[in-house]
Amino acid sequence: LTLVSELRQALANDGLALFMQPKQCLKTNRIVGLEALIRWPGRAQPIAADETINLAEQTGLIRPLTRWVLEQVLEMRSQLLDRGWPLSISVNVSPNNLREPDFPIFVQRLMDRYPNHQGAIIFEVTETSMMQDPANSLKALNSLNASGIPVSIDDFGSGYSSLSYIKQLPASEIKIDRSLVTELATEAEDRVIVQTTIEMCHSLGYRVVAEGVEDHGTADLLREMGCDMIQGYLLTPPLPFGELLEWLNQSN
Ligand code: G
Ligand code: G
Ligand code: NA
Ligand code: MN
Repeated sequence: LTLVSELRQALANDGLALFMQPKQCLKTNRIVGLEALIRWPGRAQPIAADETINLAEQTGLIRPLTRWVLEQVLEMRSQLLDRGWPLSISVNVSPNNLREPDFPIFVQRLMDRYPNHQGAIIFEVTETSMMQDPANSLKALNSLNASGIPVSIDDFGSGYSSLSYIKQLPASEIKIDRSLVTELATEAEDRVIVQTTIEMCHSLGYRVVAEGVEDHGTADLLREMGCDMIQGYLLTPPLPFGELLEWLNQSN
């Protein structure tokens, strides 16, 4: 069996899983959102998520995969609401999805079926991936945003980016890449870059999330710098949905 046919079967037979990683507000210490991250647990040889996604992108499977992710996320959020957890859920969207002419309509119809989730399903896009097809990505994101999908710029500061392009995107949140956060406590240059990024993003009206926060010292620095939210192993690695529910109940 080739890897791609294995992936196609996993997609068709519930062989993939969505893990969730929480995002915490640094002012209130409350959990305010989750990021959905794909996993392929059934494989004897584990495969990293970015490899799974690359394979899906190269073979056209990213279209059904992202649609499966979105359906799962809406079902999971319904369960979260039932349990009293009105958290946002962020979904990573591939530039290939933004090239599907019917993607905005698919999303709008799906959101219409789940009216309780308006504004709470966030699409994460990376600056680098947007640059492959800037005009078309902008058009698709504007259309999605108009039908109630907030946009978050992922991996900010890690790749090729153009601030003059990013300012045109209908984004409300910026996620500072883990590479700028990991050594914040020891690298003075990283502190300058992160502090300046937070100030610039706030002046432009974005909320700021720091990714890859692994210790209290880094969280304290980010709080002093005015960062809005953190995500990372300090809180927890991404968890299967059942474990996430237990984790949430113990966290508050
Ligand atoms: O959890 P981590 O190793 O797992 O994720 C690796 C990469 O895979 C990240 O860059 C993340 O954005 C990407 N990724 C994880 N899940 C998804 C998904 O559902 N869709 C897309 N397009 N990318 C994902
Ligand atoms: O979508 P994005 O490229 O930002 O994917 C996030 C990636 O970072 C995933 O692979 C996720 O599992 C991973 N991750 C989440 N928190 C941490 C952390 O605190 N440290 C490290 N090293 N990786 C993390
Ligand atoms: Na992401
Ligand atoms: Mn990221």
